[in-house]
Amino acid sequence: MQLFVMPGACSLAPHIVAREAEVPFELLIVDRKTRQAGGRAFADVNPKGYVPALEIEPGKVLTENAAILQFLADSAPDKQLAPAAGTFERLRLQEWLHFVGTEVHKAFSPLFDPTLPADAKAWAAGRITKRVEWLNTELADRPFLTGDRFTVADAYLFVVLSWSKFVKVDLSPYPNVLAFLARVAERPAVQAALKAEGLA
Ligand SMILES: N[C@@H](CCC(=O)N[C@@H](CS)C(=O)NCC(=O)O)C(=O)O
Repeated sequence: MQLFVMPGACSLAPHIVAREAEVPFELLIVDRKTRQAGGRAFADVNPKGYVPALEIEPGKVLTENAAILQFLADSAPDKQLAPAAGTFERLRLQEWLHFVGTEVHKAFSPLFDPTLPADAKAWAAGRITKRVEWLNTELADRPFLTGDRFTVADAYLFVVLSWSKFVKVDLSPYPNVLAFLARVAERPAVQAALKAEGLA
């Protein structure tokens, strides 16, 4: 299995989860300029042009964080990185994955775009802050998004909120969110993934 990533991008989430799951995989870093990875044009792997992409077997490629994260969790059910498919708890996890993907991850994207005007960035930052306020409330009574157990949704949230330090999003008023980030950062799989991407 080959996982295509760009260092520090949202693909760090499935990278962390692949390590949490202890599934055998090869990490392939996509060069941001040449768009090459492992001697191949990344466009041939994922024509959408973005990471993450997981080549499960030659020619069988899965894209989109929410799908890849669940595939990896289901590849190692003993690690309990997601509730079993078909349960209400699994829907709750999917609810969180969609929240992180559409309400948090995609609100960060404009903040990294140097062509966007300051007022557009301020709007995006305001939207993130609103979502972080909600997260701070939710994380007041539990260590992870769905309860006491770390899941793939926590890996995803950890990665996207870690971008706050690079853009104008101040997390300091949100102690429960800061504690969550510190809690996830301590995990050996997270440290190993950061190191492998040259970010530790
Ligand atoms: N809908 C996709 C979005 C993935 C995405 O936004 N990937 C970004 C990095 S976080 C990317 O590869 N952008 C292209 C680039 O940086 O060149 C998903 O949820 O997986």
